[in-house]
Amino acid sequence: ITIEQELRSALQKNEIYMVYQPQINADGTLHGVEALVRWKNEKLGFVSPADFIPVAEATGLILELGNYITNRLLLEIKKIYAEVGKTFQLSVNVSIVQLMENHFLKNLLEMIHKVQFDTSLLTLEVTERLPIEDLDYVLPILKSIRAEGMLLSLDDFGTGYSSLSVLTKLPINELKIDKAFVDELLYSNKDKNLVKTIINIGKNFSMDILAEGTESKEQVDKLKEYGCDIFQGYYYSKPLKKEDLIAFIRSLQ
Ligand code: G
Ligand code: G
Ligand code: MN
Ligand code: NA
Repeated sequence: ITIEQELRSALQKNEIYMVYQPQINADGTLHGVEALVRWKNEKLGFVSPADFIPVAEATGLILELGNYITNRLLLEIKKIYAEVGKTFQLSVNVSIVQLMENHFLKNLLEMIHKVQFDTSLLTLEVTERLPIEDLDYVLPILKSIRAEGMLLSLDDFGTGYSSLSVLTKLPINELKIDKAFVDELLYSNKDKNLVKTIINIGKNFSMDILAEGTESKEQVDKLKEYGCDIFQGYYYSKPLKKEDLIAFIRSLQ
């Protein structure tokens, strides 16, 4: 059995579900959540998205999977808003393969309108590892996404090869500092200075800076000192199922 074979039937078999990792503002309030896909297969067990997303991209299954995820997400998050009595930002990972599909934005807007989701509550995370040769094609799509009121976040920042000139071109609202830099922050002067520089560059472009994979109070305190705005990591919470997320949000209030 291969991931590809099983993935084809995973949607029908209801094996795919979402978990949500809280994103916390510097003042301790909830900024939003990142939605992360999970897959539990009867034969393969839990398969990490790091393993099946690349297969889904290579086979084109990512388009069907992406639609399935978005549909499900928008409905589930609306229920959570109602249960906790407030709204918050929803961040969704979007693969470059999805972004470059002709009807991506049209399909997304249809789903959004069907459930009357507020576009300004939706942040699309695109990875910094987007191929430079695709930029000319992707840029107008990113601009249309912004024009519809959605926000854009640049994921895995610092690990790709985008230059500063790319940053000036992309209509990005938020930079996500990759976990690799957060890990080294307290030990390596080089990484400490790099993180400070990333934060300052982002600020110059009026972007929010989110630090990923923050696991300790020491990391959060240092990052706050450098001006980081939002924190996501095990220090605050692991990715949570719907009911656990509701309990987490209630505990913050
Ligand atoms: O949740 P976890 O750390 O295991 O995720 C691993 C990788 O899978 C991350 O890089 C993340 O961006 C990607 N990923 C998780 N959920 C989704 C999703 O819903 N869509 C896409 N395209 N990628 C996802
Ligand atoms: O690449 P992307 O940023 O989309 O993936 C986020 C992934 O990072 C999620 O799969 C999540 O499980 C993982 N993650 C988030 N916070 C932490 C953390 O504090 N420590 C570790 N080890 N992983 C984390
Ligand atoms: Mn992400
Ligand atoms: Na990331």
